[in-house]
Amino acid sequence: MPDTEGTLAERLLAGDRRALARAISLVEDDDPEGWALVREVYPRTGNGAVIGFTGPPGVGKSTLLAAMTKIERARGHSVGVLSIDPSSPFTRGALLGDRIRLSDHFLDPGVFIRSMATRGALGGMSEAALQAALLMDAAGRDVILLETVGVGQAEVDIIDHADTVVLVLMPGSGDSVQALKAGVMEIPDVIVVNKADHPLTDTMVREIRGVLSLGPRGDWRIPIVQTEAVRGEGVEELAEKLDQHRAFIDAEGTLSDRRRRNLMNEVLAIAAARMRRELEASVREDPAVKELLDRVVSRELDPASAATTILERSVA
Ligand SMILES: Nc1nc2c(ncn2[C@@H]2O[C@H](COP(=O)(O)OP(=O)(O)OP(=O)(O)O)[C@@H](O)[C@H]2O)c(=O)[nH]1
Ligand SMILES: [Mg+2]
Repeated sequence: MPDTEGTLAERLLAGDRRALARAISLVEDDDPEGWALVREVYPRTGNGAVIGFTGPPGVGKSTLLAAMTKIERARGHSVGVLSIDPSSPFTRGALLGDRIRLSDHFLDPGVFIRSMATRGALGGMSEAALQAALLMDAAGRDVILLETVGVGQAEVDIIDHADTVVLVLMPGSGDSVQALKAGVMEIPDVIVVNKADHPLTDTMVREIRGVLSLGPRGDWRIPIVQTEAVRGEGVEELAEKLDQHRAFIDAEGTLSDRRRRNLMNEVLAIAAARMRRELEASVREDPAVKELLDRVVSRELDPASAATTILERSVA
């Protein structure tokens, strides 16, 4: 059995798919061995191009990912696909659909597909997803495509790990346009209007263009690409825009700035999630904290002062 030679880290770094699958399962299960593995291979990450696709449920993100995978394979690149499934019952059908389309690539050793379910705690989910993306990178995937459902929440998301962020919308998703306008949703690098076979496509593109024209003018002009992912229409153009964005951030030196900012956010997010868990445990277990809360309830102490006291105690 050649795939049992060497340590898991060695096999992973050599690009062994089974080692990669095993490693991701470890981080997903929050196994300390998984964390140790990431620690070990981390210096070998940072080579893959990480492209994040986000957007409301059902707009065609997975279909687009499958189409992009095909293009990247034709270019001779190895691909890792990491799809974060919200475990909402409403998306189950679409999820099955995803599997069927992405299954075109199941037999191709150059494509590694993994989906992770979001499990309750946000911190836990994004931590595991980030680790999984790092493991794909360490395993030598040239391109890493991430998929998350996003409707503009400001929480820390796997998407913060991407070098390029693509927002996928479809005609008629006016809520998303409003979210962009209101600044609830971060301005992405590229916007895709998928399902361009829909009659309201032009209206949608005009609305988005209107919103973008209100925003600050950076050096990068955010392209709006129309695609029909199921037929592969417009996907070549999307690939070109992604290349252009890559070239832009490389030339501007913003790739390293962006990665620095992203990594900072990741470190803070992991630290904040852990701190929150610790604080919650202390609230459950520490009688002094319980007493503090009793005093808040009886109006002797205000909530902010109680929080200050709890923080002082936990830092000490
Ligand atoms: N008409 C049309 N349908 C499309 C197009 N692209 C995708 N679809 C369909 O839209 C549905 C949802 O596609 P998915 O790729 O699963 O969408 P998603 O954004 O990944 O969905 P979630 O992961 O559930 O958020 C599927 O039935 C696709 O076949 C398109 O260009 N035109
Ligand atoms: Mg999907």
